[in-house]
Amino acid sequence: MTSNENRPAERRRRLRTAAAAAVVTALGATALAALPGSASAADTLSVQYRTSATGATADQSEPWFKVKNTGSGSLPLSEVKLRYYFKADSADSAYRFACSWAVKGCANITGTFGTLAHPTATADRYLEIGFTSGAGSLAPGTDTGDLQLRFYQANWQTLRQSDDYSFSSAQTAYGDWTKVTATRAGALVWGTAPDGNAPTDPPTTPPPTSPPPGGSGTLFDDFSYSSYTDPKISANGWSVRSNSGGPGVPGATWDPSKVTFSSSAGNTVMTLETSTDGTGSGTKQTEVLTKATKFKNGTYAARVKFNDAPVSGPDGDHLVQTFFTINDLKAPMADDYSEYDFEYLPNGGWGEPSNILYTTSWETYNPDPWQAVNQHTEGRQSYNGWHDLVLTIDDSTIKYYIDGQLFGTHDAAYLPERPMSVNFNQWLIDLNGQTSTTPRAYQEQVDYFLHVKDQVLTPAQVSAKIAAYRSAGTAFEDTVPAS
Ligand SMILES: [Ca+2]
Ligand SMILES: [Ca+2]
Ligand SMILES: [Ca+2]
Repeated sequence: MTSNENRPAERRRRLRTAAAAAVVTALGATALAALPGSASAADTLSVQYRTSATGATADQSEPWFKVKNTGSGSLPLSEVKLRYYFKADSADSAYRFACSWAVKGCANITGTFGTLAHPTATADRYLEIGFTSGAGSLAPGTDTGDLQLRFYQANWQTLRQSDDYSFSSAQTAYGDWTKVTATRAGALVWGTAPDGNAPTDPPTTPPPTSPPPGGSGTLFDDFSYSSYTDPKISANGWSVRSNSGGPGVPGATWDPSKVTFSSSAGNTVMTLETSTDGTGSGTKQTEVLTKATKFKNGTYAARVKFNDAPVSGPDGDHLVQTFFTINDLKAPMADDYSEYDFEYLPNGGWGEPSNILYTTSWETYNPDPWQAVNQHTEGRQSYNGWHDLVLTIDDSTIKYYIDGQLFGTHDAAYLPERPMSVNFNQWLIDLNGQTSTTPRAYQEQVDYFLHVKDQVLTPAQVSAKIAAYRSAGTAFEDTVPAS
């Protein structure tokens, strides 16, 4: 799992030489019912289901779908998400998604897994199916045609599907199926979720089932700000970057005005928008970071929305969407350097042809000649959409979780020696992914950030803590002592 990485001082280009680590995939761990448990399909879409694997147990589950536009207007498939609910074979089971064949093209179909906030006897996980913009739109009365999908245990053990909420061994031909849900632009428009688990966007957080643990200092921020000039941002310890410098393409600048805030149902989300016209000077990147470097051991969590497609203009740039902690390299190969990254490349880059998510723990590096000492775990798939990202650091290990599932565990050799800052940024590795000079813009969004000093929380404890802050009406708190 360890790799040597190629990172020039100002551009974090990497050549990964080691084998990929196995990875667990997941999505939207903490959805909770805020909407009615069922919805009428009258005006939008319907979902048909069949399965080609009807056994009570199977090597893989094979839910096949068609989505039909039952409304009167065009239905952009990128707005549609399906959820297929199932009961995991064990609490630790990890699953992988695959698309066998699809009329709309498997490259345009995404599949991620999530954990239900309110497990029932027949469902504690879900497979969420989404569509990229390449899947196009459905005209009224038309459907997607076959989506021949499957999922299986990461360890290829037999899975039991007879106890799965959305499964039916009798459904061997396509027919309307309301035990899967569909949302359009985040609103439930089809089907009935298992009790108390209706999908929302962004996912809501379940109420605490037990008192969340304390800690010797906590920073919580729900990013309830009005604009990048809101004085509360600085007062709460954040800096919206405007100074020049790496990472990113030479000549790019960091534009604070492209950090914006928007509210939905009382919850504010921060948006980082990065744009380019295919030139260095026409590239505007975005970054938000803590002014303090006071974060070391403990739990870090953020809900982040990665986006595979631009909000405008042509797609394809080598974009990096991040959540990370870092301190300064005092000298080449100084071992008191520390950095822990979630880095999503929606269009590939660093030699990768398509979307990939890295988590990387750094001991140190030498800028020139390039030499890196780090360990990473990667997931080669789409992570389009909201994700609960959790990083924990104690005195022996570093763990990364995505949507409640363990994604990577890194060794004590990569533990931090000194405190760090917390950062979100979105930048371009290079301009080779899309050579057009047509302007385009990409967005990464952040719902909240949480740090609990010196305490390792489970993802469920993180969710409980977020819910406790929200039910108390607390949008910000920082009791982490200065280091
Ligand atoms: Ca099952
Ligand atoms: Ca928020
Ligand atoms: Ca180090």
